[in-house]
Amino acid sequence: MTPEERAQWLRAEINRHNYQYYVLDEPLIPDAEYDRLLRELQQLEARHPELITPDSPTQRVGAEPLDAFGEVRHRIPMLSLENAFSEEEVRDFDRRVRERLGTKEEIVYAAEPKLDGLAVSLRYEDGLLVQGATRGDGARGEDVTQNVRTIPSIPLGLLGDGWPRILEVRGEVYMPKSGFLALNERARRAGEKTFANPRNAAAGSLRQLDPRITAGRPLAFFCYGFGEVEGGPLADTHSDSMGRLTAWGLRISPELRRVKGAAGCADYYRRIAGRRDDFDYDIDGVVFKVDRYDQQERLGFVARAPRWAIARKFPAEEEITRVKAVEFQVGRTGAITPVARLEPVFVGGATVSNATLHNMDEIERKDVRVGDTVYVRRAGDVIPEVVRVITGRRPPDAKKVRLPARCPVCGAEIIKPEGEAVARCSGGLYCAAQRRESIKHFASRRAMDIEGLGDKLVDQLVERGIVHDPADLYSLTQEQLAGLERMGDKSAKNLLEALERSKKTTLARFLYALGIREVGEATAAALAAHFKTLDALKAARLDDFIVTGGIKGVGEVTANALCSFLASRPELEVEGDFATWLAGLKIRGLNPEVAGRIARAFGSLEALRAASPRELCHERRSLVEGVGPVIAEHIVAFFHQRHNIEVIDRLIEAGVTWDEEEAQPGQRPLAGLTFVFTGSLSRPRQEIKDRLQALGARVAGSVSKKTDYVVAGEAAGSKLDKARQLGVKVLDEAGLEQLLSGLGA
Ligand code: 5U1
Repeated sequence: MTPEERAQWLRAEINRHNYQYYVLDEPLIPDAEYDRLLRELQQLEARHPELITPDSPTQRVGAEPLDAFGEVRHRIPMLSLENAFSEEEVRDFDRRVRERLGTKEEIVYAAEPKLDGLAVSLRYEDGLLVQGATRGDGARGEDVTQNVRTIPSIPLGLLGDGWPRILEVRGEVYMPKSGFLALNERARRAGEKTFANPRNAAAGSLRQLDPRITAGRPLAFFCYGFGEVEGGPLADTHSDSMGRLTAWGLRISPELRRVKGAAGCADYYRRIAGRRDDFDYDIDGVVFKVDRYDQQERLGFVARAPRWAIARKFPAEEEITRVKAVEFQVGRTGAITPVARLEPVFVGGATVSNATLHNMDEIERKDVRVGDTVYVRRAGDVIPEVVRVITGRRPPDAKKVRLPARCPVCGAEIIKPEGEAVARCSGGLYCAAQRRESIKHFASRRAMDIEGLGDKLVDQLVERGIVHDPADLYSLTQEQLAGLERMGDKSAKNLLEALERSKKTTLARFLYALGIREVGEATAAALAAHFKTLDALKAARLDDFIVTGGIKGVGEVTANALCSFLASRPELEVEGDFATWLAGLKIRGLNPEVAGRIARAFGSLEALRAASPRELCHERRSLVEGVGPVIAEHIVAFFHQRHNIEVIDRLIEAGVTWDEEEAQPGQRPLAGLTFVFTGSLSRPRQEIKDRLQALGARVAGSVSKKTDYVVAGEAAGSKLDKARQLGVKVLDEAGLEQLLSGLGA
């Protein structure tokens, strides 16, 4: 093979693997193999510069930094989209489309997610990428050719054949969420400025005058439409035209679908919204386009937006409102949480009038004052929070927030230990708020699951002094209940039955229900599995949770250095005091204090010589998964409080029971395995999660090398891709069932 032939072969091979990786998401070779091909081409081109072509994969970064971006006039304007914020608005759009087209037939739409990135136009001439431009004002944008050339998913030359001589594609440059997190983490470690979100990061990265900076940023691209195309459209419909792009190495959304009518649009919106967090990119809605070009043409445009397309946006997750007051709530463990009372505002699909401020440190960090105008965020099911203050709109009488000295509920002193973010009411179970919250927690679905014992009812029971602690619940009578507001005879009877049912539980649930500080469900399950009986846990001391070994202050380096030093010098003898002699050896980390501890522990050089580095090295190992020294202290302290023991005894007297057998490790066959869900499953995720957790599995939100199984439902997203990349085992629901039935579960 001549060098020219080899270079040609390498280029074709590298482009083929780019295509497999970026367009099809099906890499054929490991990254290291790909790097070898690229390196070989680089070396070949360095020896034979005459062989370099503009679309060579080595030519992604090469240009010098610019002083300013040039201007690009878009030959076909880059349009914007009309927005819809409800199903009804999409129905109206669909009706208008049908009226204009004079048809009663269902319209076919091309539907895809709307990426939250930057619109860009790419121009290919004779198959070569000649220009990349931002949208700008739609008519003129900035020339970012050198920067888009650095984006790996943008081909420098089109693959295959059959492409038009001039092909302009439009789409979105974005930063994957995973890349954004890694980029910010790097910036944080280097003490540099971080980006607020992936969109800002993508914009900041693409608009760099030095393409080498852009090249270092994890950007990606999806096509969603066309600009100039010589010879006219590539097919009769938008979706078919898009389909042709992939063969040429251009990436389109894997979620692109044809849907029928407004009902099809609504269904598509729901499915994508439900999977929003599964995608490795931010989306802010979905886009529907009339699929047939002849229909698009008849519909035309209004101002800068086509009449044949609409974006159904997700409800805004951030809105602006005013802080009317800041109040302090007392939680189950006495934690004091500042809550902002807000002018009601519609955000994330609901009206929000309260938002958490987390703790005093957060208030100070964000400098939130009463009277301030703030951004409030409500995303998914997460509790609304105050994100930041618009200081420019601060009124002169805005008031600073101060932590009260006393609990607003019981008047006990509020304590905020030095260095801790959380302040706590010191009233313990004398504080009605703590009692109320701990009873609500005890009754909650994932704890004792007392059906019908809602928050309002608990409030009444505590306020009227009928219930002081969880054990009181089991001596409630029909008469006591019937006297409460909104409680008829039937509801009272139902509640008593629910209380009776709740008595049969599991040790894990019972431990969780007790509300021990920092003992969540997973820790409660681990405690139940480890100690097996409540009595064993009650009797446990700190060293039943944590093993401590070696000498405090001795790390691995010091332990190894000391042992190998002594081994290499068998002739050495102690002169004078053992500790002083040890410190005098000048071994790293062996200061007089540590030397003193070693000397006291071993007593003689002979004994020390016989020790292994492991015996010296200080270690603290948890015996129960998730229970470190702090949680262990909380647990021990909890079972040392007389009041708690009394409540537990009364609960057991009242008939609360569990089968201690079920806490046996043999019943936790999935212990140590991590599962991740993706896509839509036939049953609620929580239900499957409960089942797996009960068998000892961990259920995580994202895929990593530590994931053992990814359970993929219909229309699985990027987590499935990641699983495949990492070689993680993928199960569909039937596969999961098979796995579980194999365990006899
Ligand atoms: N996915 C997608 N995003 N997006 C943005 N499609 C899409 N189409 C657009 C825009 C501005 O405009 C076309 C309707 C021309």
